[in-house]
Amino acid sequence: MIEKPAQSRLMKTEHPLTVSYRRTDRLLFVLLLVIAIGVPLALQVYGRASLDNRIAIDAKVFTLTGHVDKGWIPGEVKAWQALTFHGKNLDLIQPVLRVTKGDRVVLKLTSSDVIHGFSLIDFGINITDGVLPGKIKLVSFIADKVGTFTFTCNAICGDKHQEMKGFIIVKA
Ligand SMILES: [Cu+2]
Repeated sequence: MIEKPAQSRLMKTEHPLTVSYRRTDRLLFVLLLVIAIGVPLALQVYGRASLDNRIAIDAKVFTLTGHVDKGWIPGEVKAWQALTFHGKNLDLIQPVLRVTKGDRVVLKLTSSDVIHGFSLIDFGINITDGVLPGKIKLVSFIADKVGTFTFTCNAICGDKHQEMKGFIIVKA
């Protein structure tokens, strides 16, 4: 094949095929990036939505986040948020959840650091496969008896493991 001068100049710097490969590579890279970020994000959004769909409308919902120093923090605390705790107030929190007899109680449990566990023996709850960072574990029960009940962490997680507990007060 006879080359035209313009083409041969191009070949000196970069073969036209290489140029188009580079462009394809870039597109592929962007596509992979979108998939790598988008799919887990979509799954998480979908997971949260389907999780919420499983919670009865009339349920009393509490969210608790396990933390090695602070215990059960009310609300959801992400790992990056928990990082800001270091060097600050690390007083242990022992939350008190108040419900009324007959309530359906739903606990959304997560962790901001290590694997925690959860047990609320009085209502037959004993999670054995862990409360994990980035995941929400749903616990549901009917508060069918009056009293003060203690829940604890059942996975040895740190120095304050023994004190990592909270209370559910069921009033009549
Ligand atoms: Cu724990």
